[in-house]
Amino acid sequence: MSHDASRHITIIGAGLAGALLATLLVQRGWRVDVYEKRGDPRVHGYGGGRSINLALAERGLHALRQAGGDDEVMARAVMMRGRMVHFLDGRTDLQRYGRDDSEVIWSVNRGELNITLLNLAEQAGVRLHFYRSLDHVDFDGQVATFADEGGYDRVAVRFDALVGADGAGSALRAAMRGQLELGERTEFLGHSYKELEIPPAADGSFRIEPNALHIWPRGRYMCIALPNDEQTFTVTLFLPNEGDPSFATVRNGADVRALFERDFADAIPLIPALETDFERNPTGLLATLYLDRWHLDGRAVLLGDAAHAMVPFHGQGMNCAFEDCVALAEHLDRTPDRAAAFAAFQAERLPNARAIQQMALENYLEMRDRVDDHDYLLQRALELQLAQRHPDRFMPRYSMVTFQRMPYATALDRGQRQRALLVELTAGHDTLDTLDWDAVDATVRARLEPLPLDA
Ligand code: FAD
Ligand code: 8RB
Repeated sequence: MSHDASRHITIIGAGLAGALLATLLVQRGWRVDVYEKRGDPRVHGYGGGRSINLALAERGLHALRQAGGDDEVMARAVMMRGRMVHFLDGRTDLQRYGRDDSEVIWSVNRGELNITLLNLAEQAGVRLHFYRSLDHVDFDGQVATFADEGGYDRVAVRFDALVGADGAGSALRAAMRGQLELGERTEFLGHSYKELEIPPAADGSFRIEPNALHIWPRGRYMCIALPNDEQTFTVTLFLPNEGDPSFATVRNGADVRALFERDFADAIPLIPALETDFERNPTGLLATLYLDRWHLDGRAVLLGDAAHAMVPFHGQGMNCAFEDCVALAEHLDRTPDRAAAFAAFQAERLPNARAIQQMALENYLEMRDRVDDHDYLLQRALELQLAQRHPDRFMPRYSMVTFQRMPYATALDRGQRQRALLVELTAGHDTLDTLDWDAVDATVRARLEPLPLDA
């Protein structure tokens, strides 16, 4: 195969990663076909009409910039400056995520984001094929078969290489399983979620502070709310599957009302359709997907949720998937041997996917439980002091993940070393006033080398 003929890629899935990767590759001179199971959301609307939003952070935004899609997305994004914590007694407290408004996250509408990415892809010259669900792959003959929705119409397509951007339930991953041992494991969290809605106030305005990610931490469970640009909020209730309360005991509208009256009282007037939202919306499962291999030589590779689905608690699933896209486009462009490019992509990204998967699991405890804990608050206060005194060496882990683009594995490692320091330095202290700051500063300089920060 000549080098030029090999610069063709077939992407499975026109979701967030598939549409972005397609654009990045066409911009680098590749020919790209994308096959999507569902209809074109620009024609048929998106996902049943419910407004679902996602938190976009620096990693995802940086990838959008590379593709030239950032302006359109940011025009409709809602700034979230920090966590608005709602305590049981109804008091609230805004805990800023960053130093100022340059360190914030952005709530974006998933349907609008996907449409922006599809328009960008089409304008760049990507060929999009809707109602084409990957059904079967002949890896020896290099032919992929797609079915339409009803499974009546089937099309067979020759491919040079397949990219699986087809999400957590990836059909390409299932097909690859028949060819090699992927080392696949799914670990269920044992907690699930339900989406509820806060509509606009009577005068059309937001019912609660729009520029925040709201959290109602309640120990073993929690609610969160993210703002939408149409003055609504999407609320997500996270509960265990078993125990009390759990999805086993909270089963219908009356149960959820009783739970909210006890634990989320200040949210009741905000969610007028609490019972019907709860009963009509599906309960979503939460799990982490681990694979030991993401590619079949030079013929197929997985990325995004298809390769490493994670629990939602760091708001990094899309951000990580977008980072994957930039990395894969660069490896493909740099390395003519496709098997070598896929291997290099996996070598770069798999350890980082593992790191963010772990940090996402850890952030659940942080969000639902630790925001209210004395030791945690003292460590957090010291963390903020050290971040100010040593901005080049000490940075809260949340900031390394959210506002920087250093590898996730670096953020995980530095975060662990910083946490150990905070525990050590606050041991036996009830306040920061009793610390010996010269000794503290010396310890930081000795134990934490300067960070690899973005310019
Ligand atoms: P997807 O976006 O799921 O796209 C997969 C695409 O493949 C879909 O279009 C699907 O129709 C298509 N497809 C599936 N099967 C086939 C097939 N057989 N043939 C052809 N096409 C197929 N991440 C964040 O970073 N921040 C957040 O705040 C955040 N919030 C979230 C909120 C919710 C409710 C959910 C569910 C997820 C959230 N995530 C968030 C995670 C984020 O949505 C995913 O990590 C991200 O969408 C992964 O992108 P992807 O392209 O890999 O998969
Ligand atoms: N998937 C988020 C954060 C971290 C917030 C913090 C957390 C809902 C499903 Cl749970 C969650 C974060 O530490 O203060 N940033 O962005 C997004 C989150 O949940 C999203 C909306 C979500 N993802 C299935 C439900």
